[in-house]
Amino acid sequence: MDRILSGIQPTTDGFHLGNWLGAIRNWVGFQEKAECYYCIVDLHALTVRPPAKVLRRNVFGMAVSLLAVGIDPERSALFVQSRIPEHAELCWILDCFTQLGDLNRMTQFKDKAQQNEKNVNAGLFTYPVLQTADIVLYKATHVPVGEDQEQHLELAREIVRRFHHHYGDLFPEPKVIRSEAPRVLGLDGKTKMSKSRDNFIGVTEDPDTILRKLRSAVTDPRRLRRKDPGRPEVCNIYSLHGFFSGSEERAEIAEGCRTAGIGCVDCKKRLHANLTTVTEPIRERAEALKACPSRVWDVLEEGRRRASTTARATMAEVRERLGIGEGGS
Ligand code: AQP
Repeated sequence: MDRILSGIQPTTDGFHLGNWLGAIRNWVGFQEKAECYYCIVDLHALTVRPPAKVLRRNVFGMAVSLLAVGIDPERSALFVQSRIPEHAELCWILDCFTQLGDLNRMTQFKDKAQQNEKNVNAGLFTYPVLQTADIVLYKATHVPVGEDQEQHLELAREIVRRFHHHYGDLFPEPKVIRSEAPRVLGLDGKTKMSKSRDNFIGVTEDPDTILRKLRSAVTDPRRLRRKDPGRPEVCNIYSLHGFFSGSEERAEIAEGCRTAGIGCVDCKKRLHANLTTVTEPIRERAEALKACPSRVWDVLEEGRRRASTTARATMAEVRERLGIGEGGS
């Protein structure tokens, strides 16, 4: 049976359409056919140094959102990364199998360093090593991620190969599972939808907030007036229709956009109607879960217990290979 590991940073108290379409929708589907470990990666989120209260709130909110979209704690281990100390221990070990030159090539590091010039810390630089530790600790065979993480997965495979070269085979080389939406654009229509860029629509946001955000979203920049013909193929709102509207409606909208029969405001209103038809039941489930916080913390504790059993077994093997920790005389 395949083993899946994937994670999400609790950098906000829920995830956005990009996270959902790019990764989490696949997480839900894999529960049917694989052994799944889903991790709220709060150690990764420390790279932006959030206040303690905010981080705890976000961990809780992320768990709520994951349960609300269909992560089933009966089938998957849903847990918080920092509750399993082996992640940090294995990260240090894998640091010793990672070349600086490889880390220097990582485009996400370059982007994030540029985004936040005042806080270019070592954690941000070695982020892909911790990510590799997250994956191999559970001997995951497959990792469903968006396009932005594919380079990190290539590096993870390289780190695994280097470990194997020196100490013998131990881990599967993790394979990427690409989604049908590998790179969802943000409301600016240009950059990746991202929590830290604040260009997102949250999956559990209320309909009024979503409408307000859609109103400000960039469409075809050449379509300045209502009667200007538009180009659906360059419009991010039209691409979002691809996930939430039926094929007949999409064809009608594309035609209406090209002939200026449908304006951007109407196009956004129709997206809003179709999008909130999907997100409202999720938001309602999230609200119900928020009303029973102890249930959510219990799920995370049970996930920790299950994940810990696997993590401890892997670390015992790793220590044995390296000649560290308890063991032989
Ligand atoms: N815009 C996106 N399109 C498709 N997939 C995406 N993912 C993120 N943004 C998009 C995928 O979502 C999963 C969880 O992401 P993450 O929270 O671990 O970190 P990230 O990739 O850095 O996501 P953000 O929103 O950009 O977070 P911040 O701004 O906090 O760093 C991953 O599988 C990712 O590929």
